[in-house]
Amino acid sequence: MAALRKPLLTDATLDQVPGDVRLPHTRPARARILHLGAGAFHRAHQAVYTDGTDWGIICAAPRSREVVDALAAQDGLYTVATLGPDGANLRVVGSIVDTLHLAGERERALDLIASDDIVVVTLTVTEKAYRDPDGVPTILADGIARRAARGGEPLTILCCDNLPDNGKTTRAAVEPLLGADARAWADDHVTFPSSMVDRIVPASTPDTYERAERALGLSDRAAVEAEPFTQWVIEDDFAGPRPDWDATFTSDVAAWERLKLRTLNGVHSTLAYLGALAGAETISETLRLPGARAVAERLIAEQIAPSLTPPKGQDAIAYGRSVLERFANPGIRHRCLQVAMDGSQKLPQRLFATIADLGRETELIALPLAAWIRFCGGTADDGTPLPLDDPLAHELRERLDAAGGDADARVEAVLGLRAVVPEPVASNHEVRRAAAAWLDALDRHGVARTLENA
Ligand code: CS2
Repeated sequence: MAALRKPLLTDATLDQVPGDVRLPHTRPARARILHLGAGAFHRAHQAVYTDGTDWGIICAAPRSREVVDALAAQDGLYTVATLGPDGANLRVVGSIVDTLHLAGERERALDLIASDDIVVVTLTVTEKAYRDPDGVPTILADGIARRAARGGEPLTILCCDNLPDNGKTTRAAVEPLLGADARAWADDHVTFPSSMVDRIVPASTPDTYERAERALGLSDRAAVEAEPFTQWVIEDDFAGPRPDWDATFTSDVAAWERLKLRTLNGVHSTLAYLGALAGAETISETLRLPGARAVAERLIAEQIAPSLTPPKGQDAIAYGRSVLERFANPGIRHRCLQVAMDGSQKLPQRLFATIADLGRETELIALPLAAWIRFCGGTADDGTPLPLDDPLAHELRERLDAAGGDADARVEAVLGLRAVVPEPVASNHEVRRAAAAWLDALDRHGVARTLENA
């Protein structure tokens, strides 16, 4: 980023942006949405859906200041590069009108949640944040209590993280932290709709910033890049006004969540662990390993599809095929190690739920489980060390060390993590046996040969 010397993208420089870059039609006059979680995903998803409406967003970062500082210096403006088969398409997004740093401006965050100016709070804070009562759930609870105390207008809290029943999950994290009065008020005035969000948005890299600078002739330190596909299915349960988003509003989000989590995210995690072990850098590179695509297709058709009932009008196998096309997009450099992060928080909804619902004939679905276990061991097939970025890293490593080299013992050690592995999976002897056999094959022959012979 040090190499960027051009003037910054701001309201004052917006008129210098070349004509082939799409500009925001409007800049909302006021903020009505508070968004918690300033990651690339928010900037390429909810903020894009909000762009062009008169709903402004205050974008708040829980910990790191980097993104909100970059956005603040640019009047909230940034570019999204859509990377399709014909190259990149850039647009400047204008929906973020203000920023906030939660760790440093807690009082302001609480005042905003309490204020009637804010009508909707949206969240992308990652799976693990809902298990940390000292973090985001407390901020939401304290803000709701303040809103309740002044008898404010109704509030909608909309979770956009990859969790099943994510509205209920958010409510369950927040409600116990409310006092009796605030809780009674919240029962009548706060809703927690669930939503399914989808767009592949890799973490920004120096290439992202350089591409934006070349296209704009201005520097953009908040630029992001994403695939062309985007989807948002939202439970139509708003406590007050609903933003003018071009999303699907429905009463049945659960089926969409399940389809996406088990198919897209489940296969994503599978490829991430296999690819990381095989030394592939990205998901699309992993999919090109001989045998990988065939295994992914069989996983979808034989294991994931029979585990779920898709939303009306959807076919899980066709959906899975379109997901694999998206993963194959060579323009999207989604690193295996990014998707591999936080496995203990992701696999319950991406993999264990599938295994639990299948019950039997779990041979192939045991492969991703084995790949994760080998990945947690910390060594790739060629001996390169692999980082274990996971809130349960310590416990996972300790259990695996105690288990030694035996595949059965390692499977048992990891399935014994009862905080994340549900009973029907932990006690499924068929899946244990199959996972141990896959793990043994991965140990002996590595991912490349295991996939070719699968
Ligand atoms: C990915 C998701 O990083 C991950 O774990 O599986 O971020 C995925 O790219 C999105 O859910 C796609 O909508």
